[in-house]
Amino acid sequence: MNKVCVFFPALALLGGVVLAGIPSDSVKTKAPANWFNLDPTYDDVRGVGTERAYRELLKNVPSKTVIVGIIDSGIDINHEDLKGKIWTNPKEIPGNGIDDDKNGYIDDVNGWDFIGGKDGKDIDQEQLELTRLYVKYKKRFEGVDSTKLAGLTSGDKEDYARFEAIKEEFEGKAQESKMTYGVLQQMYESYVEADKLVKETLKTDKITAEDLLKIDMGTAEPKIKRARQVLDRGFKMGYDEKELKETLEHYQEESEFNLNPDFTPRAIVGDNPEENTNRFYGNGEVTGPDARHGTHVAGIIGANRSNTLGVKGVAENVKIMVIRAVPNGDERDKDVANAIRYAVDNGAKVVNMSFGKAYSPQKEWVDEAVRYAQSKGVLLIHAAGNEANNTDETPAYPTKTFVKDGKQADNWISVGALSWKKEPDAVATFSNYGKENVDLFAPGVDLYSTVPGSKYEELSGTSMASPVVTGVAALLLSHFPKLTAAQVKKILLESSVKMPELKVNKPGAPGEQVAFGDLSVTGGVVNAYNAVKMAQGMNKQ
Ligand SMILES: [Ca+2]
Ligand SMILES: [Ca+2]
Ligand SMILES: [Ca+2]
Ligand SMILES: [Ca+2]
Repeated sequence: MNKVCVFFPALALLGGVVLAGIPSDSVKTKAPANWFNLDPTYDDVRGVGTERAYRELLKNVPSKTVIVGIIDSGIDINHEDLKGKIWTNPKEIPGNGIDDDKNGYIDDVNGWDFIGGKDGKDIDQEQLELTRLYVKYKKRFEGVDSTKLAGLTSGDKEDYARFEAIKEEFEGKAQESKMTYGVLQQMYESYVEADKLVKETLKTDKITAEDLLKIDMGTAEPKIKRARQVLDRGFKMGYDEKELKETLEHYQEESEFNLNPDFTPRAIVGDNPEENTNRFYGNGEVTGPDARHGTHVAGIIGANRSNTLGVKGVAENVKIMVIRAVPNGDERDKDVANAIRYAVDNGAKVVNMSFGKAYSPQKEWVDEAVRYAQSKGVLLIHAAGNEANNTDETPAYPTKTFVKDGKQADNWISVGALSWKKEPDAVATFSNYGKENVDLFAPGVDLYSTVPGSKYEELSGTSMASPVVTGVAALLLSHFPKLTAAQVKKILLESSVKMPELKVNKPGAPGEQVAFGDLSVTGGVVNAYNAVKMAQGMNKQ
């Protein structure tokens, strides 16, 4: 699934129109400004109480700077609202081609990029892990058929069975993607055509929903009537040509890159991704070709709270370490593992991980890095994923459970996405959940935050919920630096606002309701005010 953010609202349209009519709750209304920082008791929206914590508990209280690692697609380090918030490696002299601080990485001034090459080139698109597995197995079992199967060892037979399952899934997915692309393309074309036709008819450059009423459904030509219907539907769904086009591009990229068995961008890095013996690869330029996702995440955590620009991040006193490891496509276990180690070794106290995927063939590499972070007291915050799945049954990797011994990391928090809407729509329709594997929920629908070029945008996803929790963890650590990672986790979970009985629509099951308490370990929503209160009680200043 890669970066777990929902970029494609037109998908809802596709589901709505093709499958089930227009769902009423997909009609866009506006989220309250700064909602994720508001307070559930005073502001009538389920934010995390950041403003209240600062106002009532932390006014003029000194704090320490906390380094926050963000493993993501890259970050626009020059964004106006992130000025002064980006970490700089104190002993590294920029651009001299020398590893001045001798940490193994040359000119790592703001962090590191694990999906780039020495020559400065960067990976943008990647295959899905499913595609990589398909290619790997296919190579191994090329030419094996039922006559040769008998001669295989039992281990090989097991792998062959796995290959067949992977093959079926891969081929199904590739076909589905192609089909969706076809349907969307048709929809896009009819939308563009309708738009053009209505503009010509009404002699205007811009159409509003009211303008459409000027078209008389009784007397207008059939093709004009059809055009009005197409646009009417578009207005009701709140989408526009740009959004539809982006969605179309997404599916094009899927077949061209993510689901293309012949696409091999790793040569840019020049390593052997099947081996993890050398973790010093990549380049020092951390923005990369597509920093939209990472920049949005960064703003939620640490955008300047005291200027008048853009947005207010959750944590006031942070420096963001930029670690690039997530392409458009599935991130590699190797890069995730080395990104975690980089963050730990260079001073991050909490790391945000807004990414995930369905397969993790080298999970033990990630597990070792998670154990390493655990041994150094570094907290890892992970987005639960956007497939509307129960992750107790269908994991979204990485997970807190170690392959080797089944033990669980105690420095790991998995976060589901909450909406600003009232029950029964309180949980994001796309959010993964799990009584054992999702720890708590946080705001993740329509969050307004920073995007490249000193711009701002509303995005949704557990990708947005995870950094809210990362922000609260950083806020806590900056005021209570003696807290250990396990203590921060304990405080965040215990102080979360519990709503065990609240009835909400179950993600992925339209019409089915479930108790909010059954969707996560705590049945709670993270809360900064409660967390600070609890930490004050523990006397850990
Ligand atoms: Ca260095
Ligand atoms: Ca240097
Ligand atoms: Ca780069
Ligand atoms: Ca700001």
